[in-house]
Amino acid sequence: MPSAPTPQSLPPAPIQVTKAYLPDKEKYKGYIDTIYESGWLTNNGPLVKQLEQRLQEYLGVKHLILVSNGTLALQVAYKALDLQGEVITTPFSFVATTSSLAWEGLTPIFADIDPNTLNMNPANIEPLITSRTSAILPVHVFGNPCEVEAIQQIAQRHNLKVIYDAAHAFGVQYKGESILNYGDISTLSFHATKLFHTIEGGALITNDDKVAARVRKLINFGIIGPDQIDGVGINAKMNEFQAAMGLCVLDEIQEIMTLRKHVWQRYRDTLQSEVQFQELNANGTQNYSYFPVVFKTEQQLLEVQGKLNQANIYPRRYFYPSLDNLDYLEAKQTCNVSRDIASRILCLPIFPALEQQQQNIIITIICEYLS
Ligand code: T4K
Repeated sequence: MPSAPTPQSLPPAPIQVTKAYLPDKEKYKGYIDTIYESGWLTNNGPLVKQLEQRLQEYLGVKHLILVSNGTLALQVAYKALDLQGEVITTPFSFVATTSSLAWEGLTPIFADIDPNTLNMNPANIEPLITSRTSAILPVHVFGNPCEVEAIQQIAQRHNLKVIYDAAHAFGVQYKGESILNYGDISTLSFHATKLFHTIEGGALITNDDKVAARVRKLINFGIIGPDQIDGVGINAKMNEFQAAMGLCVLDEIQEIMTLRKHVWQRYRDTLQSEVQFQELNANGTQNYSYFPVVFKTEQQLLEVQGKLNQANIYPRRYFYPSLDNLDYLEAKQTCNVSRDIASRILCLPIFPALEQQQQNIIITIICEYLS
């Protein structure tokens, strides 16, 4: 067990829950030079096309359409599938999962989560289905694959669409293929805080050629030709500077994953008797994007958080509050499991540049407090 931290051993800069990965600067500059030479900055430029192609191959998916962020990816997905009325979703997620529905005039209906996997519990879905339900919107929380077969069966029985908010699930495999291949559409976030990023960015993934074509039209104002507009669209395009960042980060993704895996494994090895871990889907792989720990009580969490903050370390309460608490939602719902987990869960710092000595301080503070 590492020794207790001394004031001298404290890191000079704050340690946040994550730190955006910056790839090789010269390589990025090289891409920027090509943008300056061509004068082509956005609107489905060559770097966006190149990144789409490379991501489709890397992830093993049929259609991947880049957009300007992960929230717009969700909004476009709702439009592409003509969602109406109510959408059954999870209360345990980043607020964008719910706010994007509300923004699009859809009503989120919350199916409570499984307290171990932290994903939507499929057993809670069917009782919530009404004549107004058009879709199910689960999240692969922290990259942990949902029970996709059970969800698909329910959707088929009731003729519902399925959209997976896969913001955390970049590179995750399920039963030997990309988890992004499940559902009618999966969406990704490529925000700066993500494992793979394009500064801001996101993507929609689908196996359906027609849906892909519709998405491409929707993200470019509904324009289908120089003088042709086919229905309402929006501007959700990724630009060339974002794509350049993505191309650079993608070159280094294996190294990023390896460094994250070391941090992830050290937390697993040292904290297992102290806190509860997320139960991982046995058929899934890990991408090491987050390290959530669940404390016995909220009081315990707050005290550990306080001790870490005193040492200039800032884990985050992802995800708090449980989204069924949002006061702008009309339908009042209470999801007790999600509320309980949200009150006790803390995401510890995990990023490639986190040094072992810094991580030792985090582990020591937690273990000393809990023992
Ligand atoms: N669905 C799900 C399930 C999601 O988790 C998200 C986003 C979305 C949908 C929507 O996708 P986007 O529209 O965002 O593409 C962060 C991210 O902004 C957000 O993308 C992410 N989920 C969420 C889980 O985390 P905040 O409010 O916690 O970010 P912030 O600014 O506090 O940053 C956290 C830490 O990251 C900082 O303490 C330091 C580090 N950081 C941050 C930025 C912005 C950097 O090192 N560099 C940076 O540039 O939401």
